[in-house]
Amino acid sequence: GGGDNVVTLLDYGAGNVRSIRNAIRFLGFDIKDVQTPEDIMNARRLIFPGVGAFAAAMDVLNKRGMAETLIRYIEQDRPFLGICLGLQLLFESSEENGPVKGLGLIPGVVGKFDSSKGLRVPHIGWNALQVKEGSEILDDIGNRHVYFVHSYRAMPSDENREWISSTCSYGVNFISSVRKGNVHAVQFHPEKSGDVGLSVLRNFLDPKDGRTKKPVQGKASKLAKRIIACLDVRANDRGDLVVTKGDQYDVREQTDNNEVRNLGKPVDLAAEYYRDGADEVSFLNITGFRDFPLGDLPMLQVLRYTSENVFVPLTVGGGIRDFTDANGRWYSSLEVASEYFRSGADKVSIGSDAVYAAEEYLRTGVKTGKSSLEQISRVYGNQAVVVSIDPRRVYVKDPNAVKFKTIQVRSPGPNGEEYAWYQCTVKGGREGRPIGAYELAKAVEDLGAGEILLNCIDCDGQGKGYDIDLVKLISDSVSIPVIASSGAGIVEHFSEVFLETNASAALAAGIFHRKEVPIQSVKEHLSNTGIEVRL
Ligand code: 1PR
Repeated sequence: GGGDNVVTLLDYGAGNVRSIRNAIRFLGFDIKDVQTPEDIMNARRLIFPGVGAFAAAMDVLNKRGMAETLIRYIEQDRPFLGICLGLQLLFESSEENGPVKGLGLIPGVVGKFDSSKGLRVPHIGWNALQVKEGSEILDDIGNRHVYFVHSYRAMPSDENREWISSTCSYGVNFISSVRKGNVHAVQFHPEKSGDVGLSVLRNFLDPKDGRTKKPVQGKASKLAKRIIACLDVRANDRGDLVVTKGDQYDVREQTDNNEVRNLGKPVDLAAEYYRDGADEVSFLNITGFRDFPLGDLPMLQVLRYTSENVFVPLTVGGGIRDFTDANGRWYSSLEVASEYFRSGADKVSIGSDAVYAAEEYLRTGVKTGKSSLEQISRVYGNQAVVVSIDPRRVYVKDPNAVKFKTIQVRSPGPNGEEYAWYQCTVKGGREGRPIGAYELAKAVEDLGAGEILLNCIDCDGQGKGYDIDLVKLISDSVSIPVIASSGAGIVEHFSEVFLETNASAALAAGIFHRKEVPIQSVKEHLSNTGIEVRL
């Protein structure tokens, strides 16, 4: 049991629960880990942050004799908070690789979002809730958004109505939280939902008597468009890890000694962008393709420190692939990714290695299951895997001149060419490959990517706006979310990309680093333009 300040955590060892640990500690509580079923019964309050796949989680719970105990604990109305999969497991069963039997405490079957009518699945990002009276831990949410990342959801029905404490709208109205007595569960991630998420956790950990305020009714909400701050990180010539920023991927100063441009310290900048309202922070280890990331302990430290104080999703990319080190020891890409997740990343981003995997898949038509992309998404779920594309525009006179998808471009090329294709590159833009961004995007979606980070080398660091032609092409051809990147210079560039394409998020680096435009101004501008954002 432990003292007043102890929270018992049921972590069955799948994926990133570092964030929930950090959030609990940030709120001044200590953590006791469940080792045996008795630890569950002895808990003063229990948090169950479900991560990974439904079947795998049930398997572990059954094997360790914890499923029965958990049911007993909840039936005794003891303080419980389930998060994400920790909500879904309370239901009778799930269709995820199933049907698979759940704990059976709440009537209903957990099913998949239907992507056939243009709905992007996974549901990733910030959404608002319709909160019912008496939800208690959600009392402070009001109109504010919380962070979701999932492909499966539970649906309201007459049989489970008494459990529902809020619903959320994404294509359908699904169950975003349940509550009965001291038992709570939420589909969103309070530990990744900024201040408002921390207040949900605090309300659970430290319940105030007599709190059952009348909840503020949320406005009708769609998924908010996300603004992502990106930190390109690498070692400078003295070996310190710095945030840098290139012009068309060239990060060296145009001076005599050609130093790597230094725009600040990664941990400090990430914290600053969190405070300024960034919906996500991405770290790209831009020399990861040549330096082995597990040799790159500073990057792991950056993640560890950042995740202690930054309660929005963190993505890390660079160097995710199989690797043999100087001593001949072989590391799988899965080990590399696991180390990133353990250090506090919520998603990993794969660049070069995804290009090779897509090329092979297109050549053979066979999914081997062996690529880094496939392995990591199988173990951690596709919502945890971003593919970062680094394309370069190639103008052509005749749209049939190349075997890649060409489009008519808004402004013609240097020789009056009206068409272009977008050639994928590897190794930070250093090498062009025989595959287009369109072909790559479709292939990686098939292979299990959950999201696409779409850069554009021509636009990077230019401040002249996103490549609308490219973003439109890709966001119209896949059903996973697309993050537009490269070229933002003024607030209007963000509204342009959201009004003219189906991008789900916009990422920027230079304008934030150079303090030209604060994140809040971008959000206010979008909101004034009628685009839903998290404010
Ligand atoms: O190939 O798996 O090792 O991953 C390497 C990762 O590092 C890829 O995601 C790749 O995009 C990134 N990267 C490699 N070299 C560079 C470079 O700049 N020399 N940076 C690089 C990518 C692009 C964005 C940038 C946007 C917005 N930088 O991260 O933040 O273009 O910039 P802007 O708003 O200033 O225009 P692997």
